[in-house]
Amino acid sequence: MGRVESPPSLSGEMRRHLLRSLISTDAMEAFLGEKFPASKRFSMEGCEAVVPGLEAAVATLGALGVASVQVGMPHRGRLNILHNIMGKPLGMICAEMEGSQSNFSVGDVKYHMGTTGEVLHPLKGVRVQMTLAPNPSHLEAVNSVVAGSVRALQERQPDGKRRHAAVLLHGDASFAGLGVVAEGLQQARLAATDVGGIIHIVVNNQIGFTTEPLDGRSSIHCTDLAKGLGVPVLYANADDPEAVVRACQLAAEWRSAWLQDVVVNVVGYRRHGHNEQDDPRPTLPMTCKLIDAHPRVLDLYSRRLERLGAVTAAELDGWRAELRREYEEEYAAYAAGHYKETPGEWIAGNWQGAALAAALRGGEGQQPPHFQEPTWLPAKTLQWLGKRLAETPEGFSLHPSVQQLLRRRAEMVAAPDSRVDMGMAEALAIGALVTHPFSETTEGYPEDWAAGQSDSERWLNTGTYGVRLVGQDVQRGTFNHRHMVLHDQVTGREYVPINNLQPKSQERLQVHNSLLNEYASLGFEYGYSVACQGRSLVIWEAQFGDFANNAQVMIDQFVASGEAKWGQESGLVLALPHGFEGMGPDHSSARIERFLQLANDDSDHLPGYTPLHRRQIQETFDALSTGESSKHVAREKVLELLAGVREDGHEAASRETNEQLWSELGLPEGEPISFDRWQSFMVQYIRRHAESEANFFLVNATTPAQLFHVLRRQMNRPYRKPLVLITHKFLLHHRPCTSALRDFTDGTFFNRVIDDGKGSDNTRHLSKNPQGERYLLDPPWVRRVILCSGAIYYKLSQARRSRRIRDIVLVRLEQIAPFPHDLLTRVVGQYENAEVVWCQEEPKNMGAWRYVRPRFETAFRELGKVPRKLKYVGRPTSASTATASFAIHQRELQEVIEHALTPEPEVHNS
Ligand SMILES: Cc1ncc(C[n+]2csc(CCOP(=O)(O)OP(=O)(O)O)c2C)c(N)n1
Repeated sequence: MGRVESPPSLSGEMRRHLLRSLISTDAMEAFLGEKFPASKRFSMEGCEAVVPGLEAAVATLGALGVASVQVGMPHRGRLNILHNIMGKPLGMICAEMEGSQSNFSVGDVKYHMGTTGEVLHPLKGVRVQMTLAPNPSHLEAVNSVVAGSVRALQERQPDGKRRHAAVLLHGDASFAGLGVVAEGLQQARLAATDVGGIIHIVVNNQIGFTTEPLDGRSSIHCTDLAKGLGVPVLYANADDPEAVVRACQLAAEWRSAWLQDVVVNVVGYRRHGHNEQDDPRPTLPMTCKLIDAHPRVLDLYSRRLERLGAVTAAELDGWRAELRREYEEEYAAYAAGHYKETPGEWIAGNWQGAALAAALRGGEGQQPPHFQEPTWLPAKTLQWLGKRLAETPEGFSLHPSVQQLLRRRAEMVAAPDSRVDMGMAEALAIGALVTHPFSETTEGYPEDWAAGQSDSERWLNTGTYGVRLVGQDVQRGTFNHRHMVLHDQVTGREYVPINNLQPKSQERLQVHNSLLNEYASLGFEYGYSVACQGRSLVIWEAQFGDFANNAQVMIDQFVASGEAKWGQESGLVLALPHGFEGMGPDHSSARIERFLQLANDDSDHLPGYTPLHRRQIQETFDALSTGESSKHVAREKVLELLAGVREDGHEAASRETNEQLWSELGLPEGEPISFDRWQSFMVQYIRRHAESEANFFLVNATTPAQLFHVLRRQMNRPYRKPLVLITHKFLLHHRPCTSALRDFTDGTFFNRVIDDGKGSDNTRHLSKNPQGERYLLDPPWVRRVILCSGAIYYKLSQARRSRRIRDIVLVRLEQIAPFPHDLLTRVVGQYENAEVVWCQEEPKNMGAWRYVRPRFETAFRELGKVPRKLKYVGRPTSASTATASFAIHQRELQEVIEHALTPEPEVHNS
């Protein structure tokens, strides 16, 4: 305590550095206010000392061995921190102030943007990599995202907690009011989410928009919540910058010593309204009078240092003049358009440019439109994995039910026709991702892991990935199907078979039961998935899918839109149990409709023909073309563009590969490209790569093999996309829901659509009569196609068999978004004389109906031989997801099945 009550005073040099920092903080706000009087800045004025305070915290962490600091913060003071601590050019901020940084990219507003920079503390002589995470307006939402990203960095090296740290800034009203703050503090010491302590700095300006503390919280201090969790809180007066700096340094020392959270509460005021355009006087007359009469911290501190003789008035004037010069230069650069994204830069960096160049370099552009990522493995490899997954150490005492489960699992891989269930399929997918294909140390290991695979199929198997599976009760599995962590019934000892496949050379599975929470938990996993940069498969599982709406902010603001706004790529899997099983309004629905509403594919146009794509094709042509009367793109322009495209440290496209573009365009040497040619090439190109433009995928996998392939596909693609994976409690233990082992091997892959009785249909063995004849009629005689998705397939299929219906086929839509236009028209198109109905268990205003219908009709209008309509069969619309009565549920289900399998169905408002 002595250090807090009688702290050593700052050195003269430190004081001058602190003063300079306050001058920059103050001058930058004044400059922006002068140049952009009508713009919002959310300035830090009244709590300016937080800027040097944050710098001191980061520098202290650096001096104690931390190499990188991830920072999350809200709007207040953000521009200042971006420039004055992280070195973002002021001209760039000016462009953003005006909103003129780009005519093309979606982007985000200036006070949400992040950046990465090196912080050099001149006095401490340390360098720290500092990253400010981008964030949405939703206050405090970024906290757990930052924590997750730090965790991913920490895991990359030994003693990671001492090498990477997080600092979060908060507003006083937000810290007290938003529950997600408590969620984050509660995560701090858990095995799944411990990041070695976070430094929290609260910018306590004693106001939240227009709301005063008496209306904003029940506790005395805005940070009292932290005390309940045993987190120390340091208070500092914002008018005493030295106290703020010392508190921040002490917080950094605390974090380094104890690897635990700590809070600094910087008590100050807000000089303006909520933003600079917002007049606080009508509601805060008395406070404003006090603030108006109160001197600025810079004046207080410079007078103090002048009195102490640490600085002279002439020096102060000199520093200010120097800053003014720098600012004017930056402003001139901005005014000259230096910070405006050019069309060429946009093409190269954001839209098809990078993918185009990569495609030309790697030959990936030659993929056929229906390219399927190779995710199968040889049977021998799966058998080895299956055997190891069922093994336990000598003397390990299993619970009888778990013993039986493991025994059954071992049998599931015995022969090509053995049937694998969902739990085992998941274990095989994860086991195969974490193990090393070239291990020489593991007994019984198949010599050639990828025997029989082509070169392009093998590349997945040369990689080894971490897997992180987190959610409520995931270790056992809510539905008792997983048992990834085994418990010795005598000693209580835990054993994770997947982490003992090749203990010396494999990657790790982290399987953690999370706290009872969705919002912060999903945020943490999202942050981890972004920062791990494709090194790990990250799965967040909801206990039941409907609870994911507690994390709706994360879904809307990060998962669905993070890439478009901030270029953040995430391969996160959201596993959401879903299923109408008569359990009442809750526990039934993962709200597929909500996710589908967020999908960015166009319902009325195929890729390449959407209004957005048309505009992009036109704009790229305009940007690249020359010529007065007849415009054309010159060869040199395209080559120049591609030469500028660099990817992941690869050399820019070589001239040779650029020549391929030319030949792909079908142009003779030297001939320029007309708009028509450019358009047809780009349409083709966009269609091939349409999936890479999706903001996320939504998959409703109905077979174990599909689950296996889709999980492996997450790691085996040239890009990362979030995956909303609808899972089914009912299918976990439903006997017909098994796949033959051969569906995991021999060239199999994830099927976006499953056709009835065909190779990817796991129930195809049931589609023949005892004489081995195909039970269903040939396509021309099929009267109806029932298009469906999810568990209802099994109910329909069983009812069809028991009624011996031969002229109705069931087509399963397994990847709902992005919509598989191409494949669906091919599959459904075979049944030329059939009507097509969509059958779902969810009420009509829910489920996939509203998403599927227009896309189905667009697909057939554009790609089919004849346009086709889709009719609806399912429950009527409803306010609530499901009935509470099991009897009513059963009756409704029978009605749906009856309608689906009746020749002229009574459709509900088709
Ligand atoms: C979740 C959420 N609710 C409401 C808002 C609207 N809002 C923006 S700033 C603000 C006040 C924040 O007060 P405080 O946390 O004290 O920070 P300050 O602006 O005073 O620095 C509010 C209510 C928001 N951005 N996010």
